[in-house]
Amino acid sequence: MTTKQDTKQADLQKDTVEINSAQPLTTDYGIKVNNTDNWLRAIMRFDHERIPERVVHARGTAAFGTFKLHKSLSDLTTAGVLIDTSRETPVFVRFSTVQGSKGSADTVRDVRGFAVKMYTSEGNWDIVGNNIPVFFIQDAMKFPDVIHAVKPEPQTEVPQAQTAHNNFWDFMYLHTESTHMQQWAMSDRAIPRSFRMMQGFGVNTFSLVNANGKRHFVKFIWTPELGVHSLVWDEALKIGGQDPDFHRKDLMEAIDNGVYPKWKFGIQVVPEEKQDKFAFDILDATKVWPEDQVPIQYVGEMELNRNVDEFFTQTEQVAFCTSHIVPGIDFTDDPLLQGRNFSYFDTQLSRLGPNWEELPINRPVCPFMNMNRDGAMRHRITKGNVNYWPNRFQANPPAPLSQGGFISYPATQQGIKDRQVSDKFKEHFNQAQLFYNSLSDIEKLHVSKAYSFELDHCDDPTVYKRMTERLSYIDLPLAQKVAKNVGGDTPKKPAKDNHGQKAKGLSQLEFQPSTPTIASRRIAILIADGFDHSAFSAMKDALQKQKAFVFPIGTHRQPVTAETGEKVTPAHHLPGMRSTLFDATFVPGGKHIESLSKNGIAKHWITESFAHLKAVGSVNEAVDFIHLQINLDKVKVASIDGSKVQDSYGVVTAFGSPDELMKVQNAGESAKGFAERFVCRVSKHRCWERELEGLVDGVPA
Ligand code: HDD
Repeated sequence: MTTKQDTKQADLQKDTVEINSAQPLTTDYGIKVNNTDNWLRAIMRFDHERIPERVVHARGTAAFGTFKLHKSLSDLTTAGVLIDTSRETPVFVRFSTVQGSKGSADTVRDVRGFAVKMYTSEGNWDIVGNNIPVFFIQDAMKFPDVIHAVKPEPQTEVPQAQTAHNNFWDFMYLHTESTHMQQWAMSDRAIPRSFRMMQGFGVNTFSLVNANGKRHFVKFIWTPELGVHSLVWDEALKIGGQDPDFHRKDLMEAIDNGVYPKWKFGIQVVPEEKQDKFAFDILDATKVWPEDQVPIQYVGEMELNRNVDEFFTQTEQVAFCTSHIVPGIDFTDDPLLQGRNFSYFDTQLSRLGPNWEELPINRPVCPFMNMNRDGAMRHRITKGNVNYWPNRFQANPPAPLSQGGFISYPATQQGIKDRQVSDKFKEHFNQAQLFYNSLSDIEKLHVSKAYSFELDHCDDPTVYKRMTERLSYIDLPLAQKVAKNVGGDTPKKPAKDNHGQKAKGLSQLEFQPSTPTIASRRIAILIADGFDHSAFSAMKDALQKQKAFVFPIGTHRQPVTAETGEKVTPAHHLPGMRSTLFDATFVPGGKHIESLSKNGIAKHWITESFAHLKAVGSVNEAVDFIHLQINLDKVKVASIDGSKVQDSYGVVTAFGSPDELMKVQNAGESAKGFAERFVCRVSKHRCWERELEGLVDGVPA
């Protein structure tokens, strides 16, 4: 039942003030300022505007939203947020990269953070996860080493926001438990198209405890409604320079335009008595629980629907802690989690100070009261004459379990306490093989290219030679391909036989939207004076009806004039944008092709879109223009049966009147009309065949 205590998103806006008002300017202590040009005081305040950035995950962006549960988990837990299906729990979610500093680019190859703060009626619950379900290390003790190795090298502070350097790969070779996650980091998962198109994983094993005191082990998973999609590497590299805020802006744009990103919330559950029944240890964060062995049950949904009001006070000051759990949820002996429970709280003390939990973005929105006092920057005023328990007034008493008090699960402990690692923890390659084997051909190709790029940037032969040898523990052809590219010694036989097994849920291509969609896809329409207005506007309407974000890109931003005299004001002019920032491009016919044919940027736009495997559409006079750039003569041109429309590797072309071309009735595989075929191609995200067949870099898989 919804109770009065239910938390609301509005509760998070309590301290928000509006600067865009006629209220006069004052000092921090309230006196009105009469002159801003000859007043020194502000400088001193300005000098102190910075706080330390996060030691990892410094670069990030965030949004508000809600979590809704569809299926009560009362058989597993007493946590209100996981049993009450009538609630809408407010959430704040911060996405991030790991390696780079606060001002680094969004699209670098890296793991993405996926941290969720749920402001539940029983207190804050943080799931501080990543978009990759495993971690580089098994024990938190090694965190400083892995982070020192991945961060810029100490003597030069180079490179920024990249793993492509000697120290990282030196550590990767010497620290074999990293091998599994390393495979994920070299896969397309590490270059997401959007934060809205990636999964989130709690990674660590937590537990759920029900009303009878029974414990189950659990993992938490977020799966995006839009499917899991990635950039291609060359595009990611270029966007890093062309629009370093690409992911930030992408999230804001979707929310501002009402296409709210959504994720299904899933759990994997292992009953306590089955914990030893797996080939891996369920408390080892370098291992997944393969879905075939532990299925995911989807039980809820999260939507992000409000952008932040101010970056610093919300996105920068938000502080997550794995130790923030609510009654009904508990930790486990997962050694990575145990260390994290210490580290996050500790880090907030140095970043934000002892009263960090009082900051508006961090404090709970349910009632809270305790005996904590003082410390720098305390701002809550607690009235009353006791600050200790027990006290003569019985003020602020601890709550027993029956009143919602938190108790730790009374776990049975046996055996010897020692600094040793179990045999299952010592096994480091089976799941690395499982992951690689489960990828599709295009994903495997990308893994080999990623390793090749990374190791090519290592100039110490010890590092790249050892690493290519290490790859022969995973897959011999992979190791051979990478050795050839980076100058390692070609291994002749596998260092470890590949077990040949595959598992469900590891290849990201398995995660496609249940109904194909182009919602929130950025589509460019290139125009110059003389374009065909009817084709332009019919296509724009058709795409917008499907909730795509459409951007006319002109040779200039002053209105561009159509053949028939209509004027369109472009969103941008060609030199101001790049094809990399769009998911697909359409070029209408008309006389404007004459000037586009002489425009180097427009021509490059088309060849680059082709190279980045994107859908390209054109009609009438624009068809030849497209074919010339892409040199489709060398590519087979396929007509769709019974239609005048041609679709060659996602280059969709047709001749005819806009009325007949631009209808979208069926955008599925069997689509025969021009616009519906184009929409179908955009909804598939990329045309992988181009790369697999060597049309892009001349090297077939
Ligand atoms: Fe961590 C930040 C995710 C292991 C120590 N971590 C941080 C953030 C995410 C993760 C998403 C950013 C939170 C935000 O947006 O503010 N970290 C993970 C995952 C891990 C993991 C999924 C493995 C399962 N982390 C990990 C270990 C340690 C840390 C083993 C230390 C022993 N992590 C930190 C930190 C950070 C952090 C240093 C930096 C800023 C912060 O905490 O608030 O304490």
